[in-house]
Amino acid sequence: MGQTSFESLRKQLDDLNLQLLHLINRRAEIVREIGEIKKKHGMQKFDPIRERDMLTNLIKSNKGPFSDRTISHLFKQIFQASLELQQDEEKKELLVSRKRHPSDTIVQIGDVPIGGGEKSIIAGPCSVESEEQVREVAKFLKQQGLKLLRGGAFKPRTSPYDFQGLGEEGLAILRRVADEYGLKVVSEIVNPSDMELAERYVDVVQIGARNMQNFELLKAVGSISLPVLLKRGMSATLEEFLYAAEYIVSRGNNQVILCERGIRTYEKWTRNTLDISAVPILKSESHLPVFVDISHATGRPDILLPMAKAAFAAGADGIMIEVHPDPKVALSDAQQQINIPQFEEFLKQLDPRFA
Ligand code: PRE
Ligand code: MN
Repeated sequence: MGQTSFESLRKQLDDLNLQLLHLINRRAEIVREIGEIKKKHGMQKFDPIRERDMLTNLIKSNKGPFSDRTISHLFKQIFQASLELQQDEEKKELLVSRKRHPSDTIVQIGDVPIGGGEKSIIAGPCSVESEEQVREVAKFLKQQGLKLLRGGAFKPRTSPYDFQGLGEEGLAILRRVADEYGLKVVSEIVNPSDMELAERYVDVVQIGARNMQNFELLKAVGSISLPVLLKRGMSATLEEFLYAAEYIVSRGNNQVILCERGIRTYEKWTRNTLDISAVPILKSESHLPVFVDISHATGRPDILLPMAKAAFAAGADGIMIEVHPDPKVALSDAQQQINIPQFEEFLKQLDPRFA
């Protein structure tokens, strides 16, 4: 191989690169003009039929050496980039993203603010079992100055034979007891047709991990004005998690709290693996408050304290923890709940405010 011919071939490529560059940018200018016309007439930017016709014509004229598949792939990339050029800069970013909304969203639960520097704790039993059970926990929350009471009335359980919750009766218990102690109710809703029930009884609608991609449910909570606690699905990526939140916010409800609750891994010594890295990533990618459910993330009481500290150190706006007057006889998640004296000790160790 003569050095000169190698150099001259490379020189030819340099020239062709510049010509291609010039051509794709000329194409882009025309695409922009078409985009303006489409905008003026309210037309869809994406036109798959036009794209298919262009590809068919290109392949008809293709004499190689590039294969039809390669040509198709290259031009599809050009069409995609062209489409992005036509879309408004603003609309490319999700509503839940910090790029779209740089300041922290404060979720207001009545007079209780979540996020924006406030550190909060949601506590209560896994399931509502009786009024006495809920009252014992509520009384303690009130004593400690805590405001947010959780309890499950609709329980999406892995086995259909497990306790499914008290349903509306459970919600009514939560409401009565919360009102008695001036607390706010956080409870899961599983059915899009139960929004009226939610509005009657709860202050925050929880969307459980198993329903993170129940899109009809997400649309339904997006259309009401109650705050939503959205839990990350056990196998959901952070991108999928934020898209789920986008379903809610895009329907008009921006009062969304993101809740990391552990993801499924091969590890067996914890119920799930607490993805602590999710917290700072969600805080920087999104303006929504971020909570960590330390009970479901770990499934074991002995490491709740370090996990709570880790959550706050990572920037979480709050934690959620399961507390039951007598965990041994709990109808769900018995092994992971702590009793009231244990919760008292946990609070003292976590924050001198509670000592
Ligand atoms: C263009 C861009 C996006 C559409 O999906 C189809 C085609 C292209 O790049 O060729 C241009 C365009 O908007 C159009 O022809 O309608
Ligand atoms: Mn539980």
